[in-house]
Amino acid sequence: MQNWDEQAVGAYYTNRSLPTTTVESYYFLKKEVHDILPVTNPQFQPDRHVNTLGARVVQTIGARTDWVSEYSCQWGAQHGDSSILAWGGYSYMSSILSTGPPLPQSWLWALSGDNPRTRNRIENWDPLFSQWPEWSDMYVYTPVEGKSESPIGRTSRCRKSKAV
Ligand SMILES: [Ca+2]
Repeated sequence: MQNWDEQAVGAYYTNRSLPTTTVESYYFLKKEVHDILPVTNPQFQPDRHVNTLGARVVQTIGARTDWVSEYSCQWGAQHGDSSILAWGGYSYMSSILSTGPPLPQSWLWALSGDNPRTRNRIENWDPLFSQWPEWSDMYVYTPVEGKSESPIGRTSRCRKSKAV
């Protein structure tokens, strides 16, 4: 779905040494270059590089209940003298029933969005290696308003929460 060439390198570390806590941490450097769209296309993305640093924690809080939380931050630069500074994260609790799949009880999910007042800073979250696989790759086309100035797949002030 991307219109540009991508290169990435990263490291992922999982620590399971604690009895009830698993910590996963990661860092990725990704380059997105040579967009095939014309520069005049509103979806055109100049060459950029993005650093992503994050961690995911799974804490067992009961015999069948886990609390899961992940937070990441991004920074980098985009050709044209723009900096990139974004964040994303989620948190939820889940319980495993004696039979059947895990049942989510509540969750909060948020991604940073661009602030139009900071013209030389891009605050949209970059999904790096996927384009909304949780719902569908086609989902990214639904919020396009025709006046979007950022590439498809970028987010803007996403917040979702749910309690069951
Ligand atoms: Ca901005």
